[in-house]
Amino acid sequence: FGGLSRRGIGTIVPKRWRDAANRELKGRRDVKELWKTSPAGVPMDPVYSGEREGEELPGEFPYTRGVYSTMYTNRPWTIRQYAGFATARESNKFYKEGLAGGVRGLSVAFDLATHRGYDSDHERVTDDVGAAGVAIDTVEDMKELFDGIPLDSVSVSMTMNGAVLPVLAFFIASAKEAGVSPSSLSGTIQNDILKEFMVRNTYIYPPEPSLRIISDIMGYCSKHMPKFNTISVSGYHILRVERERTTQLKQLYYSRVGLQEAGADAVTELGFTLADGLEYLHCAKKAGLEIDSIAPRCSFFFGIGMDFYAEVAKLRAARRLWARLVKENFPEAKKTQTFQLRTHCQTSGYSLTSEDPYNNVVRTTVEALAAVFGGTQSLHTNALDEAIALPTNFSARIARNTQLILQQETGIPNVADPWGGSYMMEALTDELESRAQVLIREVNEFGGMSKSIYEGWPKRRIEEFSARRQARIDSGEEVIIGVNKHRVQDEDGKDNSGEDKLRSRVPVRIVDTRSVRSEQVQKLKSVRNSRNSDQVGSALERIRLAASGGDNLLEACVHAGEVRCTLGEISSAMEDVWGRHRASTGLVGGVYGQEYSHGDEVSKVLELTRSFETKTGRRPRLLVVKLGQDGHDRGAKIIASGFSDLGFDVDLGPLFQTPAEAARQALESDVHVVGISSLAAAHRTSVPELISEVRRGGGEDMTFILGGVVPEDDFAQLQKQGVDMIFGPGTNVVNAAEKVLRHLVEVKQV
Ligand code: 3CP
Repeated sequence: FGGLSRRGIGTIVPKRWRDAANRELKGRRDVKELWKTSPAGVPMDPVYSGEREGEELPGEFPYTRGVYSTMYTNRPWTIRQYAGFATARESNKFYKEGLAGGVRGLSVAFDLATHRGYDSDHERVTDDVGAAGVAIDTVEDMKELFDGIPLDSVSVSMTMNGAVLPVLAFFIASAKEAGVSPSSLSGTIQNDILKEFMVRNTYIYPPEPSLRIISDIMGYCSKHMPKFNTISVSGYHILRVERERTTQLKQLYYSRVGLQEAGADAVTELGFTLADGLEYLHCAKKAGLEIDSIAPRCSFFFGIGMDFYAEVAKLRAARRLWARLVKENFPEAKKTQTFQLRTHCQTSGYSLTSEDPYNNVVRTTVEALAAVFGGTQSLHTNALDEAIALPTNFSARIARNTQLILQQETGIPNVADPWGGSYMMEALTDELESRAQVLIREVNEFGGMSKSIYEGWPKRRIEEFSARRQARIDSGEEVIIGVNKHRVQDEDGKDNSGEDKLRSRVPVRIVDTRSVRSEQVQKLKSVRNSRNSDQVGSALERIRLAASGGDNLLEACVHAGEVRCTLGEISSAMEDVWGRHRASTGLVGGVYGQEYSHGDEVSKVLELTRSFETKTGRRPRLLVVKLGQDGHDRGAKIIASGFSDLGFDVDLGPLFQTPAEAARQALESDVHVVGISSLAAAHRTSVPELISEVRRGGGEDMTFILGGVVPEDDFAQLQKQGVDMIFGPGTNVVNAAEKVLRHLVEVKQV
């Protein structure tokens, strides 16, 4: 073997690595097959080391260099593209096309009605059905979603947190009906409720019962579904809080999140995510579960941005820190897998721009490289149009081919942890680890992550950073090509990238939510008509009893799914016992104004607001609203705090308002302007509804501005229906405020 272990370029593969690799290969391959040549024929070892006594190798505690010894040399990362829209039938077709095109695992996006536990026929979700993900109401929908897909060999990840019980229950029940037993199901359920309270807002119940749900899922799966990952502790949303559905939907106006200093945002993501992970393990332990039975199926999810070196180091630091934290917090832990941080990654949606959108392919490639160099287990690469709408078949193909090219054309998977031993990378890894440790210590001193979240400081910290970062982008200190530098110009040298033609040249996928909803309503009717109502009644009663204590909730929900209780019925049964959680709508003030470096522009706007006040006797008043089930409020909050710093009197509506409720608030507060933040594609129907409610109630002169993910094709229609201004991602807050003021004075003649 000696000849193979040394290639004559000063490296040596230690025998202990070879032994570990052999164990991982389980006799399925000869270890020699892991020695490969680069695409140009240069021989390469599967791992490189510094030939130092006691040095860490891939697959060794604390796993800085990867959780597996062989890493991609034996099995490349899973290409797992997050997708789902409209009906189960249409999503199923999209999944099959993806699998045929090289995707290796599925990742399901659910619509917001499903997330929040409402059936498609519920009155609060008229505009959300099928918009930002697939609509699932019953086991019948779930069966259709995976029709013809072998669930015993394709792993399925489901991004679900609020309605996690009915969704997982439907998945189990539909697999059983397709002849696949729970024990052969592999995949992941996101099930990370703490970050919902911190950033994403698709919770249903208050924090305490929400945490109980997680322990029940862990308990059930450790018994019946040993191959299934029961949680995906997600930093992605902490780092990129603004993205709605996710890959497709970007920020209201533009709400990019991060910390002030370069690299520091990775620290926040790391610190809060690992602290969340520890909290879940402590909760499960308190519920009587053993650490070695649950931690091995606890997985993670990180966002990967453009800060290339720091992002590679972040994943290396995450693994090392997690292994050490678990050891420290759970001295009874023994199993190797208990200490191993396995993670999915997604390239950053927040780095995508709707201006000059083909640049996004380059950004996604660089971020995918960082994820892979960092040793991710599974990866989603964003489609180039995801800052504008849902991926089309064309953009989805480029996104998955980005990964296929990295796997099959570059030779990158030939080596485990290729950055190991780089002075810079090792130093960065240490730096990120120690900074995240400081944050975790802060959380601990506060009494843990749940307590910190209840008190609201992690959320405030993220919001504050978000506003700061936006100010830095607006003032050009942080460069985004095509947005605040090197914007596209037309032949006359005129700026052509704002509300630009290029944007509309990218074809977008439009979901006709009204027709999806009517199809779902029909399906619900036929399920309700054909089931046994006594069975339904007693299954729901069993859930209520389990929610009050006692039985495992997932077990009760699987039974309810089998007898065809709907997602909404199962969710309401628990709501009967626990109630629905309502969040407060506090605002961070003074941050944007402080950070925005072009004081003259700010002074100009402040001057305008002052003269508005002198003329009219009151300050310009703005109500910022979110309609429907789209809970991504960071953009709305940035606009609210930015405008407030610029002299506006700002009200922020509660989350999840119906158009009628928002209209009532606007009329009662007698505002000059209503600003609607829409990230989940519901603007086509809910915005005109809001405007006509306001007009009917006597608010003829009110101004309406819309921001978020709004395809340019919709602009003309929305303007005809009464929207005065539309701001896409990338708008500068100060300029937007000035435009609104001028509109009030010059057009509305307030
Ligand atoms: C892997 N295996 C190996 C090796 N590599 N065996 C030997 N040698 C190797 N080198 C084995 C593993 O042990 C495992 O087997 C199997 O191969 C699969 O590998 P894996 O590493 O577990 O990979 P995967 O199944 O893809 O699972 C990856 C994790 C999972 C663990 C991260 O949780 C996951 O897929 N997460 C995805 C989450 C996701 O899609 N999230 C989408 C969020 P065994 O299982 O037998 O051990 S999208 C949200 C967007 C924003 C929003 O929310 O709005």
